[in-house]
Amino acid sequence: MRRRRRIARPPPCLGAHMRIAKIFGTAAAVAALVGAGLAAPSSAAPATLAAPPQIPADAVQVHLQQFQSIGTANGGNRAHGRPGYRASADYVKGKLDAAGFTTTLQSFTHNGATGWNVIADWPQGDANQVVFLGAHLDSVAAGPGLNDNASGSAAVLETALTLARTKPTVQKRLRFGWWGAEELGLIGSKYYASRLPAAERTRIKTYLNFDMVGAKNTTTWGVYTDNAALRQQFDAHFRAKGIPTRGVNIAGRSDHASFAGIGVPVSGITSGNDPCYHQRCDTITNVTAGVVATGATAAADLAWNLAGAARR
Ligand code: DPN
Ligand code: ZN
Repeated sequence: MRRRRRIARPPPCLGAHMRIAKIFGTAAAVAALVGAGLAAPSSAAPATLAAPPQIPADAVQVHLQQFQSIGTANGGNRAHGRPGYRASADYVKGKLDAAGFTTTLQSFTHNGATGWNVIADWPQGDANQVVFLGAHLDSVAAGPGLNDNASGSAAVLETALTLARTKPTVQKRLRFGWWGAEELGLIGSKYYASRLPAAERTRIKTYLNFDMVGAKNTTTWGVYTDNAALRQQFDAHFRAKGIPTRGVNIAGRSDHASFAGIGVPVSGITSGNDPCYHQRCDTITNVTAGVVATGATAAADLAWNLAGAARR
């Protein structure tokens, strides 16, 4: 039976999907692929590419509030070597463990203090093709770092939890990372990258970074210019929502640089200007959950598409 054989084929080419999506919009692209018999299901039932989720503001607000409370309870910061950092790592890991992720707390030493990266793998999809989303979890010592970078931490966390809740089938492995001691020179992410065996490095096909994604005054989003194809995907996502973007070159100032340094294609996004950058006033009143949710929704859109997410 010709039709069944076609349905049993391997997953659609994402490049083709993105090209079609660019011209017709995502829904039309999905319909086109399904109509062409290219959206291959794992069962006999016709499958469609999973519509990427819309992440709600109230879901990220819960995480932001938690990071604020952790800062408040720990001397006003969540910095490397301070108890607020470990409490932040425990919160993130606890949520991921409960959701069914395979998590690792990777410890390292810097300035005589122990730091941790939290790594979470969704146990599905081809482990030889990893799509990685990350954010630094530490603040500076001056304040609790709600925009820099509880915002990115919350966006990546809620994206991961949404994956676990919605459980699309995925062709590639989705991995999430929360980095320690970024503020002291990308220490955690550099440690992670440097400890990867050479074979594992080449398995990481994409790294997307989320650093400062909650600024209140956000009207346009910054998209990292490191990789043209990834930048175009972020641009297309925002354009479809009528949100303007601008290219930004963060260079060596955040954790994507640790992955670019080992040859991984990288990108990321950042929100508008932060009047409380690295200051004590970078508290919960310095961020807007709706902005973080917009960033998280963009993260999920790229993650689902890059990993070939399909409905069960
Ligand atoms: N968030 C800044 C830091 O960790 O110090 C780096 C950064 C600057 C990220 C500008 C995005 C935009
Ligand atoms: Zn930052």
